[in-house]
Amino acid sequence: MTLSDEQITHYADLGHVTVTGLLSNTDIEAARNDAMAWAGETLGNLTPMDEHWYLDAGATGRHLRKLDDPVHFRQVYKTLASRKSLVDAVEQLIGGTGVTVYFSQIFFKPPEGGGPKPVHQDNFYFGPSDPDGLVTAWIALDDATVENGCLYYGDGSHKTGLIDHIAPQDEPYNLQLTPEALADKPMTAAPVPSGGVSFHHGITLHGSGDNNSASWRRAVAFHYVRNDVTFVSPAWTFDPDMAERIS
Ligand SMILES: O=C(O)CCC(=O)C(=O)O
Repeated sequence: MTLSDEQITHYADLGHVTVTGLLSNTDIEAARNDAMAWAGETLGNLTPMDEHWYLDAGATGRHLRKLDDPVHFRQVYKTLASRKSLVDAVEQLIGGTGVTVYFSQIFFKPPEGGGPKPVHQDNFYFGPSDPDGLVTAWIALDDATVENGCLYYGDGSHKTGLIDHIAPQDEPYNLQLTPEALADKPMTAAPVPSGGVSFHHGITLHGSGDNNSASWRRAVAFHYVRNDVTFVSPAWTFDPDMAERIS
């Protein structure tokens, strides 16, 4: 078993838990290298619509904000998502009937200007049949710090249900809480060293800050679901062909 009783209780109480040293330096270095190689290939082939959706508007230079579905497209990421330490932890958190990565994302957050991710709830996007059947494993590919834009969590917010989200008119993919809804919701920083994993429940409020440092804050998020979960009320359209069964 990967997680201790204390870690499972922490997740149950706060809606997130960070586990350091879960993945090897070799795996993390391979993931970083593959992310940059894939980004290089992608940057040469963006349509104007892709540029609007995928380039980081805050960064100096032409950098991607994110890439979608690495577990489907890149063997390095399928291997990472299948690592026993990770899958054991996921099964401890959402149950052991087998799990699938339904969606995955690499977040690049480039140096000096990589923009924030507004506060949101993953289950608002996915609409799973069992709200407790989805967990996101957020893996730090670089040390994630307050300065370079680590995640922030609303402690215990997984216990209070889904909240309405809005999206800026030209960014329909960027679903987020309104400033009014956020006003009474304190958020706690969750720094994660490279190779560590921060697991969050699908309802837990989370977002990330700007990158105000001179280095990258790269991370990958694997959105795992139990294999019996279906998607009954998604706010965003996902392609089920991108899902990768892991166990
Ligand atoms: O890494 C980020 O900045 C955002 C991550 C996120 O929203 C997620 O993992 O669900």
